[in-house]
Amino acid sequence: MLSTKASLNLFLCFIVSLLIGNRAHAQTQRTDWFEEARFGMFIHWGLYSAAEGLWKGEKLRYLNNYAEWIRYRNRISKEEYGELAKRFVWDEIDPEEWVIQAKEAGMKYIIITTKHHDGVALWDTKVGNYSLPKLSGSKRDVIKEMAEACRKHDMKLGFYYSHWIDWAHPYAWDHNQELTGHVSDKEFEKYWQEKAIPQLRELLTNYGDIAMMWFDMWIPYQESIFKKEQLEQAVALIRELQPRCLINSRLGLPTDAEYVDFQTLGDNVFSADYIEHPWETPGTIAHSWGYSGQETEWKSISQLFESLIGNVSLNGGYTLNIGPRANGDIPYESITRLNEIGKWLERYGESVYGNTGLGLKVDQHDWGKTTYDPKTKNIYLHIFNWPLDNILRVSGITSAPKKIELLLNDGNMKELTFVQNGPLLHIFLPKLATDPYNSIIRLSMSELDLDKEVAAESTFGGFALRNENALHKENLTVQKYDGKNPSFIITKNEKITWKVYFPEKGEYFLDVSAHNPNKENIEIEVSIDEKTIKSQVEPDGKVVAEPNENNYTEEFRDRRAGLLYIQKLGYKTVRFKVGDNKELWLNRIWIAKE
Ligand code: FHN
Repeated sequence: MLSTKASLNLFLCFIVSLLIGNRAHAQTQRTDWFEEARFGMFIHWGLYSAAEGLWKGEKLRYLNNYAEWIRYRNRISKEEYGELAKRFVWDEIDPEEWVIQAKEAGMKYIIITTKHHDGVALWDTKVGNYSLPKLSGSKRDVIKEMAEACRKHDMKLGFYYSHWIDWAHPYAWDHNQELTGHVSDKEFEKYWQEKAIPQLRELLTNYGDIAMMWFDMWIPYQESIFKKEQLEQAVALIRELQPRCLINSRLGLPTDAEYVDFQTLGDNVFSADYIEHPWETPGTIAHSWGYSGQETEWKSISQLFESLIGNVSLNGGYTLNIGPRANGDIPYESITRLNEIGKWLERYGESVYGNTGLGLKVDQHDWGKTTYDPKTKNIYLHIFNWPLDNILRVSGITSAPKKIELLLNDGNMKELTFVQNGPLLHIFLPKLATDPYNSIIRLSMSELDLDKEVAAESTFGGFALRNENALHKENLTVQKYDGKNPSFIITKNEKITWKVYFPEKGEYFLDVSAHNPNKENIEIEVSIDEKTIKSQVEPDGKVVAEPNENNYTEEFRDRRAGLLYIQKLGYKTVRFKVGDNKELWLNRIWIAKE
């Protein structure tokens, strides 16, 4: 005979397997709104908000001192920490204001911390007494109020739930167990069945439609105390109670697993590559996620724009966090930033919502980013740095735009002239940028043909051939920028090639930026189609990275490799080779016209 629990588990597994069968289709439909939304609000609000980054007059301890970690960092007892609930100023708290603020910022969803690592439920849970209503004595259920306000303002609502770490439950995960010894699997299962699962059930039952469950374990389950079946149980519960609810990858299962709808990247981590499946970056507007009265690291508005647009250009979204105070106030620094972004999105939202990227080389353009709306076939150029010579150089679009317009702040458009030469487009701009952060140019396309291989033309002209835009490279060691040296390729006898479109005939010069770590000269060859230029690179030394600190680093000098006459404009393959099987650290080749 199976026990009741075992039969329940079997039943849940059966539900999961049914769901897996339909997964591809269901997942696509479920995530449609999320991929359209692109921008959401994260709210970290809990007892820690009332500590404001201070405990008994002492600031947060240790590195990575997030205000919401104060209970753990400053070693506060569960009971004393619970007293913070008394500081909440209930007659000022109004979650609807948060929803209105998110709307004004152009955000399409809100994720609120229903239970953070401190284990305190923000709602009136029936699972134990450790909840904000019980600890504060208030009858208010802010999660309910949030759910109502979101419905009223047509805002999607997601729940953050810390399923792994819970400092209030003796058998949940707590990082100090790395020193004191782990709870046993049996004990952890007790936490899971008696607290986490019933609380998830409450959240999924009592608050109407929930758009997503946002879990927060930043290691894969195999490295954690979780058993796969436990996470599967959570998935089955969510699918059973809220079939349209999305689940993020920090549940502990990978995004390509059967159960996860979208990937959550690391905190404040922005992708370097185009990612096909749905994904987002959770990011803070400052340093801490929860409110800290000691906060000094407010991100600039330009930085927030770069993060949002950068992610959309790589097919992702951005969930920007704010930490309201224990009286519900959103810090002024957050409000000013959110309002600026909101104003911008109201005018230029068509370049963000429902947009993706073109899939060109990463950081293709040094003036900004490109987004693309597949429904309208419009390409949007986001200009963060207005070119001094008022020519915007766009590389990789080979079909002809029907029309190119600069979107003006007042809602009007200004048509721009352009010339297209193969994959290189020059757009002639007016003298002044239209927006202080990010001016938008719209390309109306009837066809979309791209050359995803071509190396981009740089601002002011010229082509920088680097590791990132190489066409072929095999068996090369790539060193990323390490804060001192640029990112570079270690090349021996191997060949690296790039695809370059020479826009006109004439003489071009080739400069090689590299570090020769050998004691003697080495020979290099740069070939453009059938023509080859050979030159010598002398040994390099060091350079003082930081004066007066004995801080030296390898020097990467620019050398003229030679001049080359290009007879006919068009595509050419550029090859680079080092002689004598010697090592060379190649940073970039620069090709430009005299
Ligand atoms: O430790 C938490 C942190 O407090 C915050 O909630 C973030 C949000 O992504 N998640 C954890 C760290 O990754």
